[in-house]
Amino acid sequence: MDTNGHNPDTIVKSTKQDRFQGHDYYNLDALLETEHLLVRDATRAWVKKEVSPIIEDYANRAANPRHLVKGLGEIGAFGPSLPAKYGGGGMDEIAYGLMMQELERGDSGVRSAASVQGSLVMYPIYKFGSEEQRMKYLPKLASGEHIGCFGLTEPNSGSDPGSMITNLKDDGDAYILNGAKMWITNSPIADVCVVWAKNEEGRILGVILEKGMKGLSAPEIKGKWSLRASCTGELVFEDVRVPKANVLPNVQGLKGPLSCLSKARYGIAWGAIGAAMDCYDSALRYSQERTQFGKPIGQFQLTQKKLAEMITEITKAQLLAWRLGTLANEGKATPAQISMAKRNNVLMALEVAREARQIHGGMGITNEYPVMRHMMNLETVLTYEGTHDIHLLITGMDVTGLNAFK
Ligand code: TGC
Ligand code: FAD
Repeated sequence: MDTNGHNPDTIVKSTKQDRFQGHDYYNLDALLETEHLLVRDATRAWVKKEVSPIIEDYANRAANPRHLVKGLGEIGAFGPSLPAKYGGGGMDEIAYGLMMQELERGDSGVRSAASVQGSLVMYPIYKFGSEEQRMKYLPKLASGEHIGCFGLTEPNSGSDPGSMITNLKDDGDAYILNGAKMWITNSPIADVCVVWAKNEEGRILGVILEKGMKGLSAPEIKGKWSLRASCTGELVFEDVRVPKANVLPNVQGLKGPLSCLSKARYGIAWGAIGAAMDCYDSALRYSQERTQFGKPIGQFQLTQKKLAEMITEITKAQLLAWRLGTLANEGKATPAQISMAKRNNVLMALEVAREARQIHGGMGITNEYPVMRHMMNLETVLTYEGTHDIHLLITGMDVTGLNAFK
């Protein structure tokens, strides 16, 4: 039984063929290397086979397609840019971005699972963990044998994570953890949790928790109209005894979790393009097949305006992501540049989804088409990993040198 009491064996598989094809108006494929194209096409084929036939059913039931985790591990979606020694794929940042694009073309929740596992759980263990921690946790997370979650947000600390109250008290060879995290992707099903908490000096440390630790619970958050095929929960810590060996030794302060966010936000900047392309693709086909007043609706100027603007915005977002990817490969992408791309591309995708919904008329509100699901998902994507307005203020701070947060 899944968390809603349904038998997961009774999945309603769609018989509708996924006719998606990528859109590349400026021949950006010419800028990609053969490896990028192979990764992109392999991920696209996996999504067509594994995600498209089942995603509407799972989203409809607000159930989590947990069985996809193993497949995500097999295609290398967890930590694609980490070294092979730890189970990663050793890919570059553009290959990672293209993978996120294709996963989010399937569903933002599927991309979320990959973002959290790879960028928010594996990356901090790789970057800030000891060699023992890396060898203990990374291979199982990379293969999908274990599921991870990342706990930063709290009920009273969302955009301002520095105000967190979750705390660690020294107790000899361990810390005692108390507090709570909120809105945590995959927490109810996680085997491993990377949690950020303040020590007695008020410094933020990262700790690794394991499922089953006494005092750790992870109730599910229900009633979401967005990311319905993704599992979200709380993390509650009641005197959890965390061995000091589980502290990430190589970072202190907010820059620890924020540098993980930079990695995940980068992936979202690409991912959102996937959701937008799927909406555009569906709307373009619908406009050619649907006839009113004796002609295809795509022949009306107002429909053409919508489609022309959609592909223009998608193309601009693709260029932004590609350039950001080349900077990231050179180690030169700044957090503020990543914020700009996340903010621009997610709003672009949401606006494309809204226009695509109109082109589909009444059919656009049904799960016959992917558009409304993407639109609802993108409302979350606009908010998590830093809200739309927080990213605007990060850009504002970068260009003016003046800090609106303090
Ligand atoms: P501030 O004083 O500016 O910075 C503190 C320290 O952090 C450094 N830093 C960064 N380092 C790496 N990458 C970044 N993006 C960084 N941004 C800042 C900074 O240099 C400083 O370092 P140091 O050495 O001087 O200590 O911090 P602040 O308290 O003023 O906050 C700034 C603000 C508002 C921009 C930041 O806190 C923020 O980004 N807020 C948004 C919170 C957020 O994004 N939460 C996301 C939670 S996780 C999530 O949503 C996962 S969804 C997953 C899914 O399902 O896909
Ligand atoms: P708030 O911070 O309370 O913001 C509310 C509004 O106030 C927003 O519009 C915001 O832009 C605005 N605002 C706040 N401060 C300012 C300011 N200084 N100036 C102008 N406007 C401001 N978190 C995790 O740690 N791990 C996860 O895995 C995770 N997964 C998530 C999954 C889902 C489905 C969702 C919805 C959220 C998830 N989050 C996760 C939490 C997410 O990162 C937060 O929701 C987000 O950072 C915003 O925090 P908040 O919801 O508390 O909103």
